[in-house]
Amino acid sequence: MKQLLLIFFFFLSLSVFAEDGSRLWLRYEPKDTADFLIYSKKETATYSIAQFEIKQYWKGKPVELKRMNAKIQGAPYQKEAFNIISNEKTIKIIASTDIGLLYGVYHLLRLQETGQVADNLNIAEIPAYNIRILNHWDNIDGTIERGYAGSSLWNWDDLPEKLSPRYTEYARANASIGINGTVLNNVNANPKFLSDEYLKKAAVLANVFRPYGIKVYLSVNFSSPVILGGLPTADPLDEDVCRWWKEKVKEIYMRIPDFGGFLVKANSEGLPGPQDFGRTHADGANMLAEALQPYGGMVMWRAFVYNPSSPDRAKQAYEEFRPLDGKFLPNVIVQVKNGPIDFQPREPFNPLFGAMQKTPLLLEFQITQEYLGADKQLAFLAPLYKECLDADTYAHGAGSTVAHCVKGIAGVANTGNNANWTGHILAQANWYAFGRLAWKPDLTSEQIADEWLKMTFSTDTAFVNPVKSILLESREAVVDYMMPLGLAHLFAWEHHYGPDPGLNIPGARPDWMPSYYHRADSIGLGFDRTTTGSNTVSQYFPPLDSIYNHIETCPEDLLLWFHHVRWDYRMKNGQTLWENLCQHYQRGVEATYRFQTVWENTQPYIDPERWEAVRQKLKIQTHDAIVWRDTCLHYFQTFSKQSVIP
Ligand code: GCW
Repeated sequence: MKQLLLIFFFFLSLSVFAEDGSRLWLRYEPKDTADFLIYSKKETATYSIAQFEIKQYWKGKPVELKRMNAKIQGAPYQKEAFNIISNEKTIKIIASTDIGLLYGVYHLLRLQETGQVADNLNIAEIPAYNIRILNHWDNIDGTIERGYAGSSLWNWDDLPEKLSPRYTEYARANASIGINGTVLNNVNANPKFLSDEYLKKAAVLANVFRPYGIKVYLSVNFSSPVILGGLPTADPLDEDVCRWWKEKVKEIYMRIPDFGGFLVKANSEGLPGPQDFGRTHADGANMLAEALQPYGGMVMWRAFVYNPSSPDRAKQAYEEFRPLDGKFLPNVIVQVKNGPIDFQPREPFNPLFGAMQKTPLLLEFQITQEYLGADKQLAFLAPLYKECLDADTYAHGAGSTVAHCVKGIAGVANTGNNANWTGHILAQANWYAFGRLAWKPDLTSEQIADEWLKMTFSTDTAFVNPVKSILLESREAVVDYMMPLGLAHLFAWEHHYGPDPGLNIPGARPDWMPSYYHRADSIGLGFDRTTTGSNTVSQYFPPLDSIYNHIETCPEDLLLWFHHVRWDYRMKNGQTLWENLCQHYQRGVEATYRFQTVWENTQPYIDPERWEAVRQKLKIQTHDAIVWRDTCLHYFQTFSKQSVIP
């Protein structure tokens, strides 16, 4: 392993890079006098990486890496925490583990790259969560569900024999922002991933990721005992089924001793699950948890459930999971999407946050832009993540933010085998933002944008400031030209890119049709989720239930999520709903023109390749934003019977 790492870094330091975006935010320049690392036998691979990164890229005063069982801010050192302390002569990075040291090293390099190295550093960093994990929706055939950056990074056919250098680059990029886990395969899981053939492949990836502090997890199909094991049932209370899972787990840990655990999508969108046998989600999760418990593994059980018979999809996860609170074993964590429907450009937070008080929850964000313009549109997602993390659930009175109610954060990855990793170069910022917020949710979107731009492009303020402003504006612009004022799911069938608010496929699931969500009619627009409608508002703690319930107090950016509003309803600015709707769509389109203008002016500051690549994408964005505006307004006009206001 160490030799492999050595070779990797050797090439890293020699190569002349094409400006294709492949270097991400890791653009440290080697020192002129790069001293080469000598490995001593006692060093772990992680320690060697930490040492190497400093020797190669750190340009300040001498750095000492100190492993110490000391205390940080009065508390015993948490495994991944670190201190950075400097005096006139040296800088000490102190941690109780090697991975803590490595995180400290990346932090110090970040300070260097962003021009924040002060003379007297005194930094204490403890991650807010122990679980900071990527979910890859990668399939066995190399495709990625909702992936827009090429094929899977994992070359299953070449594994376990052949290793792509990208595996190490991936691990390094994640470690540099504190991500410490990865689920390799799609939640719509092929049982074959649990076969010996594929476990060998996964084990090799785990070996590459381990020195970077990244644990491997797998998504599992609940029917695996039937499909893979040939059993007649997958009933979680059946003894043979339990035995099958226990054997399987034992086999996994023989191959991957620090395996993280399972991610499960069950009884969701047609996938099998415990309910097929009259059992509950808790029965299913606990059966797997028992098998994993002796090895320290955990089950991440998803709460993404809905079925077409329910009058309101937004209510269902809460209705199914809330009664199970307290029924899960300690090594089960319930994974909840940020909003109650499905990663829309704007949703209120999922009411399960705060409501499951005896069950640890894992917050799931989407980094890949399934509903926010795929690889074609700029949507910097830190503001979306922050909106959810900072939302007050009022579960224990004011101040019970979502960030406080969860034990970890998962993100559906936006990576693929494109040279630039994420399709749109500016979408690298979303991977970066996810990692930084999973480590430290109280960072601001602005801080994150600032860091990322300086590390990825240039520290020149003439570049950073205007581009930062368009990054920060971009998610709201997407909301404006796609689904303003709390609208949701106006997408065309299946691809979730363009608009089709009038879509109607006879016989298809009603809850997969836009009209299910927008409810436009001659009176008005929006889904009535008040106490006199579907009553979803009462899933929120007071005073939010009442704030959302009343049209006068409901925040306007969620108005049509909670209310069916008359076309002539007077909004806070004195204009009607229809007028406001037109203004939002128009405003969104105008923002995209501004993105283009700002970007045009950045040409002198960055390399022509990346400049041109982003430029092309921004042109597409304006074009497609216009399509969104025109399609939606012309469709809604057939109900409002009013003319579109330019
Ligand atoms: O958003 C929907 C997606 C599906 C996805 C599902 C889920 C992996 O359209 O592609 O399946 O959510 O989160 O399970």
